[in-house]
Formats: sequence, C-alpha cells, structure tokens
Amino acid sequence: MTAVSAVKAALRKQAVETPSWAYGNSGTRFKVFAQPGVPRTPREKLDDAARVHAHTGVAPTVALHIPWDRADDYAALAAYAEERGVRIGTINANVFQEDDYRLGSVCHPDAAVRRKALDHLLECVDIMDATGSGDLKLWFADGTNYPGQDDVRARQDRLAEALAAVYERLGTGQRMLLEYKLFEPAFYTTDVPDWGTAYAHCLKLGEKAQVVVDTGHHAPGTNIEFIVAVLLREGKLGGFDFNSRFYADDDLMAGAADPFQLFRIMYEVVRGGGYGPQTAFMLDQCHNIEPKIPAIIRSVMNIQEATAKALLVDREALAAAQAAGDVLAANAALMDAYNTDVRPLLAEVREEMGLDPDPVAAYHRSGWAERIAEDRKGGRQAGWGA
Ligand code: LRH
Ligand code: MN
Ligand code: MN
Repeated sequence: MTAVSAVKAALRKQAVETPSWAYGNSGTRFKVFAQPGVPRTPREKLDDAARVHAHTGVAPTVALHIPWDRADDYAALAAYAEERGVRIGTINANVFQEDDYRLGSVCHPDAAVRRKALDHLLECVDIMDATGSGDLKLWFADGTNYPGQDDVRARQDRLAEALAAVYERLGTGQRMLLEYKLFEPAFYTTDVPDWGTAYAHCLKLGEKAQVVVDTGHHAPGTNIEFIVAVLLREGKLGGFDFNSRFYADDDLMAGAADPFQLFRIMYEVVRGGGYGPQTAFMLDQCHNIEPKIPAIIRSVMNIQEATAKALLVDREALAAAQAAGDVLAANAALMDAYNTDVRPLLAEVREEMGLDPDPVAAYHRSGWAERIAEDRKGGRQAGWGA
C-alpha cells in the first residue's frame, strides 16, 4: 500500500506554473469578451498569479510571453514577482504575431525574416538571464497551407539551424523546451507537428533540449500518456502545457474535458520518475467566458486531484497483477485509485500547509475580485489582437 503520508508530502511539494496570458482578456477569433479587473500590465498579471499561489500553495511560478509581457527592466520585474511571493518561470518566445511572419519565422524562405525571428529567440535567453528563468519555451506557428507552397525538407533544415543557434546561446541551468502542435495556424504542413519531430530535433541538439507536451495539440484519440511514457524513458520530457480540449486547441481549463486522461498522464509521470522540478508543469489556457482567477485556481486543483490519484495507485498490487497476466486486476488497481475521492485528502494537505481547504471559496471571500474591478480600468487583451 502507498503510505498516505508520502502521498501528502509529494502533494505539498507540487508546483504548477500559471501563464501570464491566462489572466488577461481573451476570446476566440469571433469575439473577445472583456472582463472587469483584468490586468493592464505584466506586474498586475503577477499580482493575480500571486493570489492563485496564495490560495493554492502550489503555483509558485508564472510563465511570461514575450512581447506580450515586455518590460523595461526584467530584473526589476523578477524582483517585483518575488516581493509578491512568486517567481518568473518559463519564458515563451513569440514569433507568430508580426506581418513579417506570414510565411513562417525560423522556417521562412527569406533569410532576413529568419534572422529577425532568431534574434527574438536570443533576446528571450537574455530575458532568462535577467529574470533567473531556467526554461525557454519554443512554439512555432510555422508551416504551409498548400502542397508545393514551400520545400518541406528545406524548412526542417532552417528550423534545425535556428534551434542550434539558440542551443549554443543557452547558459548553465538553462533549457529549451520545444512544443509541437498538429495544426493551426498552418493547415497543410506544420514544421513541428508532433512529438517525433520535436524529439528528433531535441535529440540532435543535446540534453538541454527537451520536448513540451501541450495536451491540446494532438489529433482526437491520441494516446498522450503513451507519448509521455516514451519521452520520459528517453529523458526528453521537458514539461507540459496543460489544458482541455473537446475538438482542437480549445485551451479550456485543465482536467475539465477529460479528468481520466489527466490522471493517466500523471500516472505515467509518477511511474516514469518525472514528478519533480525536472518537469515543468505549466498551464496553457485562455479563458473565454469564465472569470480568470477562479478558473486558473480550478485548473490547478484539477491537476492536484489527478496527481493525488496517480500517487495513490497501489504500484505493488499493479505490478503483481501485470506479472501474473491478470488483465482485470491490473486495470482494477488503476481504476481503484482513479475512483478514489481525493478531495478530503487535498483539503487536509491544504490545512497542513496553513491554507484554506477550499481555495475557490477563499478567493471569493478575499475581496480581490471586487478590488481589481474597482482599481483596474481598461484591462488589456491577452496576446492576440491586442
Ligand atoms: C500555441 C500555444 C503555444 C503558445 C500559446 C499561447 O497554440 O499552445 O504554447 O505559446 O499557445
Ligand atoms: Mn501551448
Ligand atoms: Mn496551443
């Protein structure tokens, strides 16, 4: 049996990174619904992230997206975060929002555009130096819409060249995390469409290059936990962008659409020795209609619940059933853990951490939502279309 005290200790040490862009207004390409009190500056995003950490105790870092979170002085921004009890986490590069990138960024056929994109990636490493951030997250919107539009192989060569230049620039303790996505905004080919392509590039680059699994970036029905198991086995799982999807890259709250899948993923993480600071557990969600901060708290709690269940799996019983070829007993060992109501356990963990057992209720009682609605007028859209 798994000792409950060990499970609780592991849960107390959990760290989920929240994305700065989840705090701002966002929408679909049809409509951005503005909300009262959303942040107007990177500092205000950090203020909100600090509230999430204060109520959950497990969201100590905040991912930035550059240029959405541009600052004059990044060291000062990092100091501001620390004053509020959080730290700057992953730096997300953004080479997809300028007219120059119509045909791509680092894979663009024009060397001048490729240079511009590379310069931005290198600038992001400068920002990591200034903020003390260890991870650079790279996602490329690059691809083509029509057969014949560009040379698919040449685009891989250009990608490899840019990645190598960034890799070269990384300092000690810094990693680059390459994120793949099946499609969108490109619809015929995407230059990093799947874990295999990301893995091949990272393998060639070296140990500081690892793959990021965004749970919304696969074809329907893809067995994501299998990808997680394989990447962990190869030492190439850098982290996650957690969110939920029903259809494509929906960016809904983590664990909302398929909590069972989230459990299966977390089980493979635990099983494969990936539960710890070596794996970046990030959220990548964009709330469209629901209030930002409570929705982020809900995602964090959903991840905690999936993790608690994964940690509760009786691995000895599971291994024995697997060795005996007892298919049903093995499946039952997993399902018993999944079907456990872990909410009381997590409430206890929170109380032991000096927190309210119900983070959402505590947030609503805190008065923060009313305060920011009053104090902040003219909140900005998070990212696209801003
Ligand atoms: C791309 C993506 C990537 C971006 C984020 C805003 O779909 O998942 O991680 O940085 O969305
Ligand atoms: Mn993502
Ligand atoms: Mn995405």
